[in-house]
Amino acid sequence: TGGTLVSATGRGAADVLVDGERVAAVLAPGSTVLGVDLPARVDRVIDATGKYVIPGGVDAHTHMELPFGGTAASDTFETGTRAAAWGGTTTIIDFAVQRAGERVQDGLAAWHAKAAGNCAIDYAFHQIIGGVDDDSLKAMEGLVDEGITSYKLFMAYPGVFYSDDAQIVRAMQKAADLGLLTMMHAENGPAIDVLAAQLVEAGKTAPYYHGVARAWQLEEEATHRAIMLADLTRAPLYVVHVSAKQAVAQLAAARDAGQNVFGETCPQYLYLSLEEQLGAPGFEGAKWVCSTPLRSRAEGHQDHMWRALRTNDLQMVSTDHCPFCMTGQKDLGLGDFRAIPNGIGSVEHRMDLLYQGVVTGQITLERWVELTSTTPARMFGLYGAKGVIAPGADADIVVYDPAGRTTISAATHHMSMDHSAWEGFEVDGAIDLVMSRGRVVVEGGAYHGRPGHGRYLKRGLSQYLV
Ligand code: DUC
Ligand code: ZN
Ligand code: ZN
Repeated sequence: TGGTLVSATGRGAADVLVDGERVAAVLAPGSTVLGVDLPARVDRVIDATGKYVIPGGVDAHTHMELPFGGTAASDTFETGTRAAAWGGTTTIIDFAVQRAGERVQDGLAAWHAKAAGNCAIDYAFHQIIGGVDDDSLKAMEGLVDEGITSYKLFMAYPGVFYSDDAQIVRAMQKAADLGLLTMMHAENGPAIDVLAAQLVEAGKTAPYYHGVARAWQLEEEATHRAIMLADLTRAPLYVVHVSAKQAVAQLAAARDAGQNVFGETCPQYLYLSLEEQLGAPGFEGAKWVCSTPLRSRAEGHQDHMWRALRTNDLQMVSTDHCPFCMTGQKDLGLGDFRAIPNGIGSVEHRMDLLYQGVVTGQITLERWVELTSTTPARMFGLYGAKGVIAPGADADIVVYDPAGRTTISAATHHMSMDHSAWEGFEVDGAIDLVMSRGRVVVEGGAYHGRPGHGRYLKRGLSQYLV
């Protein structure tokens, strides 16, 4: 009671009645129902006076326990979903992995085994197809029945997850038939590997050169190629972790031409830069090694990402949460940036970091909710249960305190990492209370969740298919 309910389409004073796991009603403040005064009859009243009441965050891009570069992402499903809950995210969509030579069904079963019984909040999967061949194409036919309606290909990482153009065309043709949304890691991997080897050969081995090798031209080129192959095959396309303004321009042009293409960016591409990575002392810049890489602030990529979020050239914000510790993981790349595991951990901070765009006037409150909850739910077939506070929806609700203020630090975060990519960031606003399917999991700085509360969500088809 008493809060301002914010949705993707508006805001206003409203009370929310929760019954069991679901939202039962959204009511004008002080309403009686069939003559009954509600506060007197409910088990519990949560006072949200002066606060925003928003649908729980949906982070559509996480990598819990992802094997990468001889190590594995440091958050398990247990620690990663707990950290997500702390940060107001009540649903994650993680990536099950199939590698070349492995059966898709086996990769998926392995992912279910990692997550089942361990998650604090609800979870769903996309499927990475790391080896497109006759068997994996056939296996794609079974994904929709498993509740997996999107899959990811990589134009980067030759020898690991990489698909060549022939494989991409075949997978997109199959996806277009099945109604699967194709997610693309759009960077030209073979060209990156040449540049990276040349840099190392020349003694340029520091973390900063990771970003030099992964030049924006190679993101723009791959984004363009993905768009053209998607157009050719009539496959809807979703480009993940867009960081280069030139890649945004490719997406915007394709959308203007009527093509069904979408893009996400991530908090790191809104706030962090290649110049800061260059300036970091010693090996510190390794904490910001991720792919796509951080971009030059002098070239204006960060401002352009904010602009694209406002103008809908980009449709949503996910984290690409892929945490690695500095000690024992990132430091594998001391002396050769190619061996630094790629990834930044942000699953706990996405809602707060995006809220700063509201504070600075770059996006509206409604757009904040749309980018972090409603569009992800619609894009990936979860809308109705997730992404909205309305009768019948899951009671995934966040009470957000605009008067709060937080300083992000590894000393206080809940992710399984020995550092923070966001150390010292001061954010206006704070998570006050988080409810997952009707259970309060975070309240007043205390955690009340438990592993196993979170359920596997079978997703429907994307609402953005036409
Ligand atoms: N990018 C990352 O930063 N980490 C994991 C995989 C990826 O594409
Ligand atoms: Zn990727
Ligand atoms: Zn990723």
